[in-house]
Amino acid sequence: DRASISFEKRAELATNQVAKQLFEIIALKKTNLCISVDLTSTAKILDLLEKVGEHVCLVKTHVDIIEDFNSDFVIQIKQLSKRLNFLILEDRKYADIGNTVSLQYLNGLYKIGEWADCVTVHSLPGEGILKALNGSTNGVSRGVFLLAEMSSEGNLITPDYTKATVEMAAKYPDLITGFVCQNKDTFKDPGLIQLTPGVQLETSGDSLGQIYNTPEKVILDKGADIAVVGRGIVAAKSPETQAVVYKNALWKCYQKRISG
Ligand code: 5BU
Repeated sequence: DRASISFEKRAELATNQVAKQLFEIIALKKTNLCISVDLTSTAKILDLLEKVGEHVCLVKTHVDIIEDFNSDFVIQIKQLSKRLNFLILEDRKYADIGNTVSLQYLNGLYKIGEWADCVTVHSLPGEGILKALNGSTNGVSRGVFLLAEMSSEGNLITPDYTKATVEMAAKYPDLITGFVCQNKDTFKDPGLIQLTPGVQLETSGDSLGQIYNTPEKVILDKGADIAVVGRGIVAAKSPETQAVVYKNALWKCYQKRISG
């Protein structure tokens, strides 16, 4: 099963170029931690990434919460991503018809397709949404994480929806980087990445429906390849120290997992 295969080996099995790069970065930096930088100013985001960037493989953004988004921010976060060797995932959760999503991806204030290595997408509208995001912008490979499950309490995703989402993804091997999901049985392909949010050490949830699990639980029981941590690091007294705590905990679990 995919969980027992090393990240080095899985880089060779990936068909999407972003998935391949991400597996390689994880193996090289020995970190399967994704930081969710849910901050509302560009200065705060860049300052945080300067401190934690070396400890993560992936940086997840929500650019529509930034008060002072501008093109210089894009230049700077791209420079950080090169220097500290991480990829960028814009957690846009596209969910419209293909034509609209294509416009949302390439236009507007954010021009996400120009800078994000990969984006999150809902399967809800059907596969036109995947046709709209055709895997490259300006000759650079791009990727999609499809939402197969969510971490929040009472979400309306059913097992049938999850299964149909995984089947939809199988038709787009060049485009799909992996799934945002919560369970190891959700998909089998070892060339795809399981990204799992809802990870924290201190608490089991928030007041708005988020459900948290520990690094041990998500890597060893739930099959996560990359764990997404937001407030567990961002709201800590020392985000850098806490990033190292999560990185080490997650990596130890991965090593245990592949040693069988
Ligand atoms: P937190 O601070 O660790 O709770 O942040 C979690 C992040 O992951 C946040 O940006 C959410 O938008 C995102 N997320 C999630 O929490 N659960 C999901 O199922 C999906 C995304 Br999809």
